[in-house]
Amino acid sequence: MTLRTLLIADLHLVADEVEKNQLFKKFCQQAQEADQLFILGDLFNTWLGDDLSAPHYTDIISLLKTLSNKTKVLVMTGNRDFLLAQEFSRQTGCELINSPYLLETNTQQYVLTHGDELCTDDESYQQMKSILQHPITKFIFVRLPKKWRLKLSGQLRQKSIEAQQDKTREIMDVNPQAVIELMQKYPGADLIHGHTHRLNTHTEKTFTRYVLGDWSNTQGNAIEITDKLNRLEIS
Ligand SMILES: [Mn+2]
Repeated sequence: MTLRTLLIADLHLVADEVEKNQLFKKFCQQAQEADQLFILGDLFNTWLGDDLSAPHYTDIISLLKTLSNKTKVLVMTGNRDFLLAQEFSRQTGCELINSPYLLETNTQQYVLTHGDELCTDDESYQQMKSILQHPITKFIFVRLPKKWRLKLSGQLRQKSIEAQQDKTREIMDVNPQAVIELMQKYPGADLIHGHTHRLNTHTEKTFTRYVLGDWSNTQGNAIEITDKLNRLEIS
């Protein structure tokens, strides 16, 4: 039996951005026909802990809940929503998965990852990530008062925007060597990731690298895998 798998990433949903949320709703209705959906990070533009952020996204949570009744939904966190945790999983019926994740179909293997860990040229980003996403930091952060978390995340976001202005396009893309090193661990597999917002398909010597794009309010994109891989436009 051939499974039908869908993959998306980088929707960067915001609670009051009604248009994009509508587009995601439409996609979720279509996704009910699939066997499984992988969300490869940054579904949400910010997530400051399940207790703080889930109440802002009740519409999205109920969409995911409805969908996960019919379709298996697997969620990998991105750099914006790395605090998605057990309560989110409980409320939505989505399964949280670690990166990298090996997806095996009848015909091919795919390594799935958000993609930011491959952007090794961006040293300051990687340094920041190793601090922010450290289990101890996460443990402490989600226990801080909500007001502090909001304030801290606002300050961090501002710093990140300022830092990005000084970086070239190349620095913020994946590093070819980092990609090769990852793929050497999975001979014969192809790679699917998001994060860079540079929708493209790169044919390398021993594998193909499929990059998912981000979503605008009116247009999204997905990858569909059955016996072969297709790109889908969502509008
Ligand atoms: Mn990202």
